[in-house]
Amino acid sequence: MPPCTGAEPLESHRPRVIVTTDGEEDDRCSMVRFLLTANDFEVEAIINSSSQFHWVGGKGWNVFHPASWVKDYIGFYSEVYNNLRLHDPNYPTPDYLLSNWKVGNISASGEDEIRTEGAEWIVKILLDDSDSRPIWVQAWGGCNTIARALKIIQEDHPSRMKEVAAKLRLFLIWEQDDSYQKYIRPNWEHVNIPTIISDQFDCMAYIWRKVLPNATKTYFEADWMKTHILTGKGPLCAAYEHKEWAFNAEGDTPAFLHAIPNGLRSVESPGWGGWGGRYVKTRNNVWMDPDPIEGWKHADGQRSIHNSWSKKLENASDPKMQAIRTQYFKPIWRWLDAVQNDFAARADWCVKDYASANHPPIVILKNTPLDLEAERGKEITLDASASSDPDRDRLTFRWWHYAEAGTYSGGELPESNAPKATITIPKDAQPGDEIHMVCEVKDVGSPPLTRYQRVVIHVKDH
Ligand SMILES: [Ca+2]
Ligand SMILES: [Ca+2]
Repeated sequence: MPPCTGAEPLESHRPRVIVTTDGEEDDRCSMVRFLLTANDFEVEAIINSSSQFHWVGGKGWNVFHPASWVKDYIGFYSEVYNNLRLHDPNYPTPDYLLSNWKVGNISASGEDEIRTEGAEWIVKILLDDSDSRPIWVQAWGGCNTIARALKIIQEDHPSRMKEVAAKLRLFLIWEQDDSYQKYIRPNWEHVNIPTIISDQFDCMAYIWRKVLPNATKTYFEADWMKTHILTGKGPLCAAYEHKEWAFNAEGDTPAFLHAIPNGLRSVESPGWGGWGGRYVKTRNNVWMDPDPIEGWKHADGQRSIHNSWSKKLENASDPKMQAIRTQYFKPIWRWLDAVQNDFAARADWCVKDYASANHPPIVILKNTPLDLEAERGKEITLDASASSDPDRDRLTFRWWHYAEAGTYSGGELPESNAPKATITIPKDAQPGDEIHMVCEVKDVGSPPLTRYQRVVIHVKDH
């Protein structure tokens, strides 16, 4: 059993999540990773939904994978569940997951009229006033089942819309149908629901080989995937659909990686960045990708495959555009070596005992508040020396300045490889500036695992 350190995230710190999925082949790959990550979340629901790509009755590419695939995958999970529990008792029981699996609106693209069991289930969760914690509702497919749920609340409980909006967080992988624009936007957007509409997710989808840097691609190639995920890791990983052993696609994975409690605190603002990417506010409380080229404007209507910047950049042949493309996806790929190693460790947890597998370091700060105020020109000490590893692995440290996440415009501050770093707040920083420092702690286990702690420095005047 894992040693009790007292520093593990408490159960109540696990983000509540609802997944809606259109069951495309890459959703099924994302589901393998999601189930292996289920110890880090409170999985409130997994709901089948349609999309503009897949619906019941769709033909050819548009065919709808039978909704029961979710049940099948929970079945694979049940076969490795006892072993996963050796590594973290927070893994939910297969029965619990099964009881939270419902079928939502799947009869057509964008269909948000039928009161489906899935939509009603989302309503039940959102209206549960015994729990006011945020809930991350993810659209791996269309927004239609989410739209139907919100419509039920508006129709039946209009006085509770604000209360629901206050705990709702949306993460959309594009808008994969017109229901966000037709219903959610006019009826709910003004209530200020934090909403991410991602395009940069695409670097984890089918085009990864075209757009990821070479060093990152290693973690997606056949050699790596076959060894670390696909063979000898039990029935759940064996169900992972590959492309001649290489990674195929997991376009929807950033939707849940955004909420994973890894110390990056990305759920505190879509602009802070983390494993699910980094976003900028475009209107109301809606966040989209930072523009790759000055002057490119976010479409005012549906953000979809048809106006995707990823798709516009995908086949760039000009080296300058290729460099822009690499930068565009950096908010996600900068973490992908850690993300893939995290996946590999979880795959090991399906089959290995505790002592034979690796577990992530626990980053602990000493005399270092997560948010602190500092004057310009002042030296401050950031101390992660109390960090530990459940396997007693040696740890390496890297304190670095995540410049894009903050507002200080004078460039990157020097990084430090010591557990205890001293930094000087630049004299040219403006009062009110935010400087984001990330402590990245990596163990020497196999695979090497990384966890973080972000410290946000608020610059003040003398
Ligand atoms: Ca999908
Ligand atoms: Ca370890």
